[in-house]
Amino acid sequence: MKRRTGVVLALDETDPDKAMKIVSDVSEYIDAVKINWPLVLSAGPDMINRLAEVTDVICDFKVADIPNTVRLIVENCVSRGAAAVICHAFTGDDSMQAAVEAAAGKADIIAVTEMSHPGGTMFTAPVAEDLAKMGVENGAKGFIAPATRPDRIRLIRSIVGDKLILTPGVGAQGGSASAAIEAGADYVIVGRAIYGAEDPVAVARSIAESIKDLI
Ligand code: NUP
Repeated sequence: MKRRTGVVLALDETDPDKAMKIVSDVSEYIDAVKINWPLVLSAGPDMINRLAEVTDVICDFKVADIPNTVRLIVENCVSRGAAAVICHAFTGDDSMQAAVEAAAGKADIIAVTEMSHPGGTMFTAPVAEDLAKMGVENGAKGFIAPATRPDRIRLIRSIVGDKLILTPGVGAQGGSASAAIEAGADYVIVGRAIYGAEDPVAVARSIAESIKDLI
């Protein structure tokens, strides 16, 4: 992934044609598209291949399983052209190693630390530092940290050094793109605020402009 705008579009629009149109409309203002279960379940996994023809694709399947299952999922994503796959870190070092090995240098593995929603403070926040450390030690290239709590991005940054930090929670969940980047994130992940807007292009442009001088 090459950072140009610092914006990743979370494409949870479930109508595949609408989803492709939004990507093409906002392409100037985004660096990548993050695809999650809602779109894959409605459009099928070939949607990864379709998107990969036009942009970098991050598969946000929050893979959380034993090493063999992790390997099978990551290999499939990579074979479809994914640039990165998001995996949970709480499954432990052997599952993280399996993900990194399966990506085989062709894609990056991004590890979830603390989740952005309120419930993320219950179980992920107390172990976020350990999850980040384990991810670094086992080859994760990037980390998910919450834009809803910029102080936690700062903390994760102090652990992961120069690895990537991608931060969801901007817009619909209440986080601010500029505060998240100022706290140390490399990319903001934005979904509903863009794809659910009356004018997705205007919103994508304004988010990209709000962080232009900070990245
Ligand atoms: O902690 C996380 N929070 C989060 O919102 C980890 C995630 N991967 N996400 C995802 O980011 C979430 O599943 C959704 O696809 C996107 C945020 O979308 P929105 O709240 O901007 O609409």
